[in-house]
Amino acid sequence: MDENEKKEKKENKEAEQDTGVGTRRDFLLAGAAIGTGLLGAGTLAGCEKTGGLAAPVSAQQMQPPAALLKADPSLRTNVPPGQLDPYYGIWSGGQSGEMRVLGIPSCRELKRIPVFNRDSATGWGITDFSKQLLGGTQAGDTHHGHLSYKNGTYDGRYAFINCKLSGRLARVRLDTFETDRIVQLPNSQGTHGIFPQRKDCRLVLCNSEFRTPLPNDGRDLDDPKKYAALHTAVDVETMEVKWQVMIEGNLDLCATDYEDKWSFANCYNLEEATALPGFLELPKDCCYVFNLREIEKAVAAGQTITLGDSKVPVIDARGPNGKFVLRIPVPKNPHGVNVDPTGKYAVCSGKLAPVCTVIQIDRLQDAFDGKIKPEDCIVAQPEVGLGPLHTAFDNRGNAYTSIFIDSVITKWNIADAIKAYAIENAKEKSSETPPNPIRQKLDVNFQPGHVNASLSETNQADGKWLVSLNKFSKDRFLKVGPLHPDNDQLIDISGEQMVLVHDGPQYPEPHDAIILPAYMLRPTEISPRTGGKYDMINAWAKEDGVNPLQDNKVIRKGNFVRVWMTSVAPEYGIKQFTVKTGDTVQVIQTNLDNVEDLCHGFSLSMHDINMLVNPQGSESVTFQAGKPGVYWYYCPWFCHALHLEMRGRMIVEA
Ligand code: RUQ
Ligand code: CUA
Repeated sequence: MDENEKKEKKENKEAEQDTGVGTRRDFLLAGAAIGTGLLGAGTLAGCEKTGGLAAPVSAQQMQPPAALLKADPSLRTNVPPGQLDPYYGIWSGGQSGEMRVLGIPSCRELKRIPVFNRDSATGWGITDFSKQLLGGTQAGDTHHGHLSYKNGTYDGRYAFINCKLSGRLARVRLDTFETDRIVQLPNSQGTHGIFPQRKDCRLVLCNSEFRTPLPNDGRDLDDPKKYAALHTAVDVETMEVKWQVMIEGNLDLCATDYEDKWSFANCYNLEEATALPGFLELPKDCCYVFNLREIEKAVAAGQTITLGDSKVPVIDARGPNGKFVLRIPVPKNPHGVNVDPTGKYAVCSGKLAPVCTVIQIDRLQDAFDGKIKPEDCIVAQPEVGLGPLHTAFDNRGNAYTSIFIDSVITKWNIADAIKAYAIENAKEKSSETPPNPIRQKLDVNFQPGHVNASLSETNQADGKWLVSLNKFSKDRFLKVGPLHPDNDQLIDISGEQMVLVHDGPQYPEPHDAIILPAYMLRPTEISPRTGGKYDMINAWAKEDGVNPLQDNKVIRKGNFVRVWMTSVAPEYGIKQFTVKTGDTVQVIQTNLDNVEDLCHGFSLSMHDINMLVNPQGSESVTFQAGKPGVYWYYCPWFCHALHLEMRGRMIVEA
């Protein structure tokens, strides 16, 4: 055993000890020993070899010799079997309505977190708690996932993600990687860009992309002056909607500064058209800058209105610039807006113009105060290619913009772009030649939407990995029918030149992704039994005088039957219960196993019920008992050598 191996062994031991939770491997081995001859010795031997806890692989361990890496750049993504990736990737899932977790650089998919969708594996959209959050919906469209911050970097507590389809914002806990809140934003359609504040992180700002008549009750259909979009603030802790600002143009992407002073929203349709193709007439739209302090002052002073049935305070900031909103002209139908890791610049991408517009953030106050014109906040406008959409950053002053039509990522230098702009726009013509800010254009395959880099959205950007989320893979993968996978390409940006290292097929359609070092997240191994779901279950337990972590009881109240059922591998605490046809039955199942990844669940034949119950967790589901007969319920998660035998009977009487 060499030194490294010894060290790793020791760390693993310590990691196991301080959680106080056994590993699933220990458990399976022990279970199999009791579990008679059901598992062959071969299976166990395989188990032993691959189990155990590995430490994240160090860059050094990962790196094959330099010459090999040069010959085959894909080796840079190599994370050997049994080793952990050094980075997490948090991916949105687009029209799948979910969020995904990847290991970077291997690009191995680790988890799908159901958010706005129904998920048969975990029972999301089937369990009582998830149904309550979803309010009857089954479809979603997630675009932008961002994490909670403290002092400019991730604090590892929450992820937030939008639902463009139904105007919602969700929060995912990062200890359990589970959705814990969903909030409906009033009067908003097409909720698109979202961004949490980055310093104290009290608020998440959300843009509604679709202008609608407000109030939207069928009265005004075609009067553009009755239309507006909303910039909405949601409280990070309570997930309450705090206030909204009404604005004239469609709000697209969103970004915040690093001081909690401003939020930014790119706007297209300054034309205020109510229908296409009116959106495309003006050569310039704008970047809206919201003055959060002035807005919060006015909200506190009650200088607000309300819209429709909603009680949320609203400020009407349509029309000319005032103390709440500044409009910085940006060509044409801009899309992404991104703030660089130094917090000095906001970069707007032109989409229908081949440029990025760089706004210097410390000039904004003067523009609000009328000391300079809004356009004087612009300090650079490099030509980056046809169809610029989004921009990511490294820690060396470079920006990386995804160029949709050209199918490239353009790397450009911010300082050079600013210098060139100053020379080109100087009142006195200068003899100095403007520097060329463009460093490289890398072909991607094909048509990139978002681009993002490791820690690019924080003040700790590290310039290591970049991902280009391409909308089309065309001929890069085996064909799988008319719909092809998207292609998420991983690019090494640690050197002078960007190097493509991996093609990653993705189920449609991740819009955005962030990459952060693995140490920033601290997932739990067992259910922490806190949060909205447990508030609900604990209240029922109190009502029934039951301890969910111990009791097995069937309680009938009229036509309502509640079944409190524990599980310990490989047995349910209740192996048979009886109900009547048409009863409303609620099964609350608690997993008493205290072993990492030792999950049970509850699948009920012929009743469309399937759910996951985490170690030490509870889950509940409510359904109508079907026709008289015997219905087997069983455990869907492989938990023991006798997993297959883990089942019971629901007897339905006439
Ligand atoms: S979007 S391809 Cu929904 Cu962020 Cu730009
Ligand atoms: Cu419990 Cu399988």
